[in-house]
Amino acid sequence: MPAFHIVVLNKLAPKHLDMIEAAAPGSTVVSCSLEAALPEMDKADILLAWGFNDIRPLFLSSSRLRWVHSLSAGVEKLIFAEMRRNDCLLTNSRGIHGIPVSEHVLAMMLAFSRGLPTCAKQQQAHLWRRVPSDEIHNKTIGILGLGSIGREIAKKAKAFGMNVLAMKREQTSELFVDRLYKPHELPELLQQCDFVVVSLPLTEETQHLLTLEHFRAMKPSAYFINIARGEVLVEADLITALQEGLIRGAGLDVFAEEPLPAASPLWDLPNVIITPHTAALSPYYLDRAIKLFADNLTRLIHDREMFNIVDKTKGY
Ligand code: OXD
Repeated sequence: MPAFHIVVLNKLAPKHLDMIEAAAPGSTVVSCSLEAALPEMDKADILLAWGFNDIRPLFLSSSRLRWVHSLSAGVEKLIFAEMRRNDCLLTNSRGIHGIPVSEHVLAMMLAFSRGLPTCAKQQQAHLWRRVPSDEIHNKTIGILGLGSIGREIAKKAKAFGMNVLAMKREQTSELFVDRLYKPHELPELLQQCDFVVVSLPLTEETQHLLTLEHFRAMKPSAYFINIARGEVLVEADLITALQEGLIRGAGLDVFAEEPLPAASPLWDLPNVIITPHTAALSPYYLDRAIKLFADNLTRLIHDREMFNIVDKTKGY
């Protein structure tokens, strides 16, 4: 059985090292920071990195790298020109985010609906004042992008009694979606939603997909939630939409620039919930990510079809 030199840009617990050792006995696993990885690259066969890591210098100094696995779902920073041209395999961690991200989306919808951001501010001021409270039951959610995350959001939204609409390129039969819309029908979908949730990958096609005209198409009472990537929309247009009351509020986990600059108006807009790109995080993240990688390593060794191979042209 082949043994590999595997460089991981994250600290791994002994249980994770054991999972890799069980898949490829005798392999060497170096778990280190991006800076410490450079001297390892002439020996590395496999690199595990986060989607936000700038791995280009590592990639260029490697001589035998055959596989880069992204611990994230998003890989937009990992597909640079040399990677695109090279036949190095690129895989990602799509499929493991559904539970935490859908819980994050539900938390944001419920927080808006129950007035929790206002209650939290009032609590700081020791202020007892009733706030308007609504229900998400019977409300309409529009999910843009129906991959594994979008589907899990649809399932939970249905369990809360919501009317579930979704935008998807292919027309598939979906258990938890009441109606599917094609991308060209987006304005029609947006007009009906009380909550619009973006769960699309960032690609050339989806970059800056949502602009002022889309926010104008939404109801003034609608909430916009983005757990995908900041660049899927024109952020300045979202700020205008919030400032002009075109929509009621936004729950944002991702931004055009991260960390969100201190000067961004988003910080101070009322009815905006900001989370620092944590929607996918949970204590179980690395357990799931390393299991997926170890399963794929077994598949590589046994020459079986691998999971989650990224199409470098499509970008996901
Ligand atoms: C990811 C993310 O891409 O958490 O994995 O944003």
